[in-house]
Amino acid sequence: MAEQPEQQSSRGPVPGAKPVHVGRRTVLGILGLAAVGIAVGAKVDNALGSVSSAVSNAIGVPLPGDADFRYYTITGSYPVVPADTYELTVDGMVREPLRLSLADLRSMKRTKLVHQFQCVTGWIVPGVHWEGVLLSDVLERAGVTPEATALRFFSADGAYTESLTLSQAHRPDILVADKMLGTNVTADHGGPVRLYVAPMYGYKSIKWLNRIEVTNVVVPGYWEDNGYPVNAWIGGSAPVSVVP
Ligand SMILES: Nc1nc2c(c(=O)[nH]1)N[C@H]1C(S)=C(S)[C@@H](COP(=O)(O)O)O[C@H]1N2
Ligand SMILES: [Mo]
Repeated sequence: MAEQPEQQSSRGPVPGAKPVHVGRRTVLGILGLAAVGIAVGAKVDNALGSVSSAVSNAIGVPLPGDADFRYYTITGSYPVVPADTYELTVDGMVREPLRLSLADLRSMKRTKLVHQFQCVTGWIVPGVHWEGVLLSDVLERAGVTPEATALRFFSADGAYTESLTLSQAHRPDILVADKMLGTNVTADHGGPVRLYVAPMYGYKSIKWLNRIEVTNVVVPGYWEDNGYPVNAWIGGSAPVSVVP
């Protein structure tokens, strides 16, 4: 069922290297380290504001309940998408275009996975709990037409896009996720709904997902336009656990 892995490029910029915001606890953690005299070269912009991503990545301050995630956004802001008006549009080469609310997604067959989250920059969060609807179940509901070969994903941030081939999209380890880390996907993590593509680098897991276009062309996404492979295959990682 696996797509053919490709060699990972080491060229290109760093996905997620744009300014990031980290949680208050991280900032306090960093300040705490600084206070006990650990030289980290931290550039703390202001006490409750942002810290440069390089610094937060380098320190790797663990966040209780949030593991070692970094919060990424290419736009410099974190859209707050209200859960009660959320809609996921599924359109393009489908028999029945869909507009799914969060309640709709929660009434569909639910799938739970436990698997790592890995950014191509090197940070890995092991054993993350994910829950949502299989991408393939969403596609089945919309009824993909025979000419379709690919998907394009859009974000409520208005800037980030991603893609998958249709054959990748049928894998049993790709979720339209509304829960992660045991709770609703937070706004910082791309809630109320984000994609989770277990076997690929984190840049495939688009945040603030609001539209899936079924199409017949793979359009490279933001980081792929900036030098990273469209096939973001990680390879060699432990198998995905499906929670009954
Ligand atoms: N809309 C959007 N989705 C995105 C990104 C982004 O900047 N904007 N960054 C990607 C990258 S490079 C990674 S590693 C993960 C990070 O997810 P997190 O912010 O929940 O840790 O989101 C991915 N999805
Ligand atoms: Mo990333």
